[in-house]
Amino acid sequence: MAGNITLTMIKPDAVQKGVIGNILQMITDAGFQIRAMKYYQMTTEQAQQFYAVHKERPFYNDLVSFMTSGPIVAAILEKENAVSDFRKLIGATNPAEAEEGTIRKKFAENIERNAVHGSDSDDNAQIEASFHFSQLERF
Ligand code: IDP
Ligand code: MG
Repeated sequence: MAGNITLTMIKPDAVQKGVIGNILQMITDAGFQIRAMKYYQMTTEQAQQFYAVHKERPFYNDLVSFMTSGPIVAAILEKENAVSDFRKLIGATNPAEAEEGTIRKKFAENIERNAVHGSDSDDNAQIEASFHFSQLERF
């Protein structure tokens, strides 16, 4: 239902570190249900499109390179207040500013290689969910 989903990606840094399982455990322990999931490597075109809102930012090209440097885990998560509760669970974009106990505090390396993505609004959650998943891939 609208308002109850968010889109996450476990980013290439966290996948390479071997902490997919740890992060999924934190997500499910926090009460999120997994409605869709896939493990794949985005193409440059896909990453450019996903982050198009940031294309004027100085970090855009590096971000696209990073996000295509290895596979990711993309997932649709469902919970009441999914977007805001998930942003709380992942912590600040810059892990140096993230609160104790958040996913980014535990697993992020720096402001770019920050372990996980979380949608920033209900509208973007819908757009990002449709970016990664067809209706047939959702349960
Ligand atoms: P968010 O992921 O917390 O929503 P955004 O501002 O939407 O943060 O930025 C998207 C992604 O771009 C971040 O998660 C991070 O990987 C990268 N990023 C954001 N700001 C910077 C920066 O100042 N330098 C390098 N990378 C950045
Ligand atoms: Mg964002």
